[in-house]
Amino acid sequence: MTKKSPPNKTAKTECLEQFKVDAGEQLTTNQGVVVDNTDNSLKVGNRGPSLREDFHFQEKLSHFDRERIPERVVHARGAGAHGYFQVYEPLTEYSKAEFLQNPSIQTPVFARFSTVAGSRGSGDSVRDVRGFAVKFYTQEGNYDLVGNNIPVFFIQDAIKFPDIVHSIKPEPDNEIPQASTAHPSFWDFISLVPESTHMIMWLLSDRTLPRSFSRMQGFGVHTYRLVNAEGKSRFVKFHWKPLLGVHSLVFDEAQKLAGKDPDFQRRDLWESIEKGNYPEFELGIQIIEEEDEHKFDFDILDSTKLIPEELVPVRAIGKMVLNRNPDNFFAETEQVAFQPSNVVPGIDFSDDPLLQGRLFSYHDTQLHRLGSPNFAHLPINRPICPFHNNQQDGRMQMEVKTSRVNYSPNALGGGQPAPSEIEGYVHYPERVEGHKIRERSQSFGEHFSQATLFWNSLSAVEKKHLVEAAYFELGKVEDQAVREKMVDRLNHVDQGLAKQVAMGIGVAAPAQPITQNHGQSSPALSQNAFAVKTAKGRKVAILAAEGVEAEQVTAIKQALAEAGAEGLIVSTFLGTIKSATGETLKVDQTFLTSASVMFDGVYVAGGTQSIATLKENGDAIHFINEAFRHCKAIAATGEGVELLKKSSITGVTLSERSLQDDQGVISAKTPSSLSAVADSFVEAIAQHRFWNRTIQQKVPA
Ligand code: HDE
Repeated sequence: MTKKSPPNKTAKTECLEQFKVDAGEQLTTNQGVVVDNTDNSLKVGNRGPSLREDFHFQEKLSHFDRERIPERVVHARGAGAHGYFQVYEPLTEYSKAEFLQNPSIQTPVFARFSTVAGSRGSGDSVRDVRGFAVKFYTQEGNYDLVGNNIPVFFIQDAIKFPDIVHSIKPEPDNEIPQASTAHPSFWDFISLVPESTHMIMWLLSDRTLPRSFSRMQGFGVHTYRLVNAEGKSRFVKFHWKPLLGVHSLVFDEAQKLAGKDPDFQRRDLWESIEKGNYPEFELGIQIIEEEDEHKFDFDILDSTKLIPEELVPVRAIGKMVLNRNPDNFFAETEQVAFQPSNVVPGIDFSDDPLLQGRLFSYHDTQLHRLGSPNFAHLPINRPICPFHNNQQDGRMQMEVKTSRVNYSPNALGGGQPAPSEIEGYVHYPERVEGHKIRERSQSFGEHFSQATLFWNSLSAVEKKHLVEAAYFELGKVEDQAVREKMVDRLNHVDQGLAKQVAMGIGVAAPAQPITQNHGQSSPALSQNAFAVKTAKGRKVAILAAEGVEAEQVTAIKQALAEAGAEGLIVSTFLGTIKSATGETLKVDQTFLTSASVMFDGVYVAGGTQSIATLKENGDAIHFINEAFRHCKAIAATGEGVELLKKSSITGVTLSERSLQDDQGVISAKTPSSLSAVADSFVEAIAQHRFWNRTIQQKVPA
């Protein structure tokens, strides 16, 4: 057996390398004894009873019996990636954190994105908040920014966390429903907790249906502190902005995806990185001077509030690039232990009671999940800088300490490990005084103004989606009183909203507003503010059968590839198809293995025989109807236009002659230039969706 080299603590990647198993090594037991047969247990004769002395069998089975650790109570389902963070300019004025000083340094990171409510095996695309957790392996220790893709939270005090989570999770008697807030106990709780109002507006919005992890914002949520070398502290809010823009699925699509491809977002993250389309996010900060702490009409320690960007602009300070997939899901993504309490000098906490509770809960959770106080020794959790202390024992200690002392102070060990002579982490010496009380500050008492601000800031289509989401969510609540209470709650936000929702859920519309809508908005709260128009990373289905015009397929594929997107041929059977001119084309997916919901757009190439076949295929027609209904870009050339005519799509003009682009449906029966069609299609893909397809609801899908 080769002995592994001692841990190299200078670089995270090297640290991980030493734990990798070489696939070419011969099979042994965990004790290193060579195994030459792992398919048959040890028996008396080949039909006889098994023998207890079969140590290989025992080790293999007992290891298997323990292969699962408790899944996270929340955020159980997630996917992670390695990468780096690089600051744009020294942030010396605000923070002494070393990783924020030098723009030439790439700090290794591991990011984990997750859903909240579902179990480890649930679908990726469900309506849910997404976790956005990043571990920075800095030279001064690990810093964890454990955030969400929504800038506010349900509750104000961490002591309510078990209650909100119990209400979101499947109901305790029958464990229904999985990964969904659309059930009575959740809305019962929400209807009784007014502070959740702002968050549920975000929950019902398109934010909870991200197209991919690389197309959603991230937020630190709480107010933190940045502290500079002179000890000056300022309050800060953290923001992550995806460079691909913020884009969402539509609800029907998200629901279907949960069955067609439950790994949709996990797969997208993995494939994007494998293809070199690295997800990139800018880190931004909002800085609030200490003396401005009380200048807002809300409390900056209240996590149900955000600081509108119009009041305090977000300054981009650096970029995170995710460029390496994990080598092993369990060792890395499952065992990564995030803790908001992991900070480095220059970053500190505020007194937000939600954050304060998290500073306890995550460490406690890791002790339970990972089962040992030595969880920081795991490769994914190890700092890249050395760490020494007297906490030596406990399960799974990975190092063999050789000193005879494990206490401080000591003389026998030369006083080592000794408290540092240069300054270590110094908690910001905030002055505090008060009585011990179980109370909430009055400054936390207003719950509706920012919910109204959010509603006012949405585009018409975002509002429509939100109302439909409320129909669905509250439509699953059979208790009339809960539905009435929720309409009453929404009437605190906006009477128009309350009336619309009331209509869909069998509740009388409120006659009067409870609070007059203040009429203010914050454009940055709409997804439109971050809707970057790029086709990069998008996937397109090319519908084709035998006899397709290869030239058209090639032109579209090439244009997509040049834009960083991908065109995949979808046909009836896997294998290859022959084009009208005799070329062999590889089929990537079939109508059975794929669906329009797995793509950002659909293209139908011409070819008399191909279109005759597809016209007889209900799945091909459904593909187009569904893509149309979900407002996706659709293109057809040559006889392909005939397939669009055979479908139920309506309200758009299909061209008989030259190039026609009507609401993202591009058709060219006799294309004068294939490249012009391809360019229009790529541009349409980059739009993400065509929300102005007002009558798409009439199309069956
Ligand atoms: Fe968490 N949260 N949380 N949370 N949270 C966990 O930690 C908790 C909160 C967030 O990818 C748990 O390892 C409390 C806000 C993310 O591994 C647990 C409170 C925000 C992740 C826990 C909150 C988050 C978690 C479950 C109320 C956004 C996944 C397993 C004060 C700022 C991290 C675990 C990953 C996970 C506790 C509220 C984000 C139980 C007590 C607010 C992204 O410790």
